Amino acid sequence: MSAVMKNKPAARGTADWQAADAAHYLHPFTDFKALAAKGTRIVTKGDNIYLWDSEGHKILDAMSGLWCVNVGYGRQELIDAATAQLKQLAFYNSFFQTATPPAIELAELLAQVSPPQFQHVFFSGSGSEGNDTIVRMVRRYWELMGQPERTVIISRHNAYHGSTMAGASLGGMWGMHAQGGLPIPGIVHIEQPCWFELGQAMSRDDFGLKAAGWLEQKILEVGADKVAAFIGEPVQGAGGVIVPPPTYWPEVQRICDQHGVLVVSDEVICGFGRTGQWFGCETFGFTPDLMTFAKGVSSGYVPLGGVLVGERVAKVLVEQGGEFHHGYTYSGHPVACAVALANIRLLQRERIVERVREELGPYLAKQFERLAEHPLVGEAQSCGMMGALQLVRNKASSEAFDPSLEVGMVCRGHCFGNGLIMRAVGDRMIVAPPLVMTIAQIDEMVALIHRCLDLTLADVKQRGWM
Ligand code: PXG
Repeated sequence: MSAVMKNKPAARGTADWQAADAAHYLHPFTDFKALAAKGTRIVTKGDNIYLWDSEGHKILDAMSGLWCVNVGYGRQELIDAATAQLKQLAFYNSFFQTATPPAIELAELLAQVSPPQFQHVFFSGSGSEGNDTIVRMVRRYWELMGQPERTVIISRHNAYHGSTMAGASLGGMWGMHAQGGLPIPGIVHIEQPCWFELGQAMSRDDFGLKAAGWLEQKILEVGADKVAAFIGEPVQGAGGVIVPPPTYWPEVQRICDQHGVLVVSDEVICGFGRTGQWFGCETFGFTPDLMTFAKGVSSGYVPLGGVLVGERVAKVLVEQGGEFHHGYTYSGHPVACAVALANIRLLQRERIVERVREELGPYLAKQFERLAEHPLVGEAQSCGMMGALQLVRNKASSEAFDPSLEVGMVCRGHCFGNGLIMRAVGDRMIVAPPLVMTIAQIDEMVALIHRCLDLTLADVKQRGWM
């Protein structure tokens, strides 16, 4: 291909983009053949909570990009921070006894905004890498503690912790485990605290205690002296916005404390205000030893992740000395850290976390209670600025649709067609909109959701599925 063709001017249109995409671009979590046949949707512009595609359609982005653009698109403060840092020093590493001012300042600020046990941070480029760091770090900790046989990490079915070998192993997604020889050794799973699927015979509070009890059973089965850590998302995001009963996390904490097991909170989605506190563990009342973060730390403007390390672990890692043989080229990338600093300062200045807690979260919850009355909806759950609607065939009995009908995908199709991005996890429809929405924008989103539920209902009836 000639240089001229490679640098084609701006005249490219949708069909052209789609052809080049199909020819060269392998998308994540995608059936390549099916997408090439269908054609990719090309997203070209973002402003506030809206996106535009290459056909000029305006779309309300109720998923914040991918659970990350929490302050909305086009914020000048973040653009300026990136530009200034790119000019000043686009990159330097933190490996050879060096550091850059933005990385140091971000570490300092993260210690301020996180719960008091966190005074140290290890940076990565993503949430998956952060969870790889978690596996390496908790095993290193127990080695230094003189208990090297404590290696097993307990996680949960239907958890999502990323797509690297360790991240996907920690996760509990069967489709991922079925490819590539996962999970890696030393990672075991218990059932998720999903009341709708597993607990409807009992009260939510009783079910929360029962689900935490599965952790204790697993610890005893493996042997407490072999268990290094338990990891969980405060609210399971990619699994379908599964909000655990309030009894769950405090009981998990009690069990881990009793057996000396480290508690890891994967805050990649819940962190930085999504649940109405800075971190999800604060909303659910537990005190983790380690927290993974990514996404909302930089509002997705640039890739950044990492691990906040609580004093129990940090003290041992720091005081015992010896090299931790682990790190990434982009650990503490100065541009990413500069953007994250601007993002966190923006969250502070505009009191966005408080607004989610006091105003937006409660308002969204009220609107979701209304949506729960829809004939297609078996359960509505929300927490801060995330919510889920479980679609059912029979509202009275909570009977599910045959999964092979893919009713969630039918609903998602109506959402796309009506200018709304809402995700389908099986037949669970989920939103995680930007934290900067106005009340009027929540109303706009909920009206769109309502319309798409109506269209799905009509569609499902017409197909004879209900
Ligand atoms: N932990 C959690 C809780 C996540 O939600 C990761 C780790 C991994 O982060 P990175 O930055 O490596 O992707 C995530 C990511 C979905 C979806 O379909 C969710 C995520 C990623 C991709 C798709 O909801 N979450």
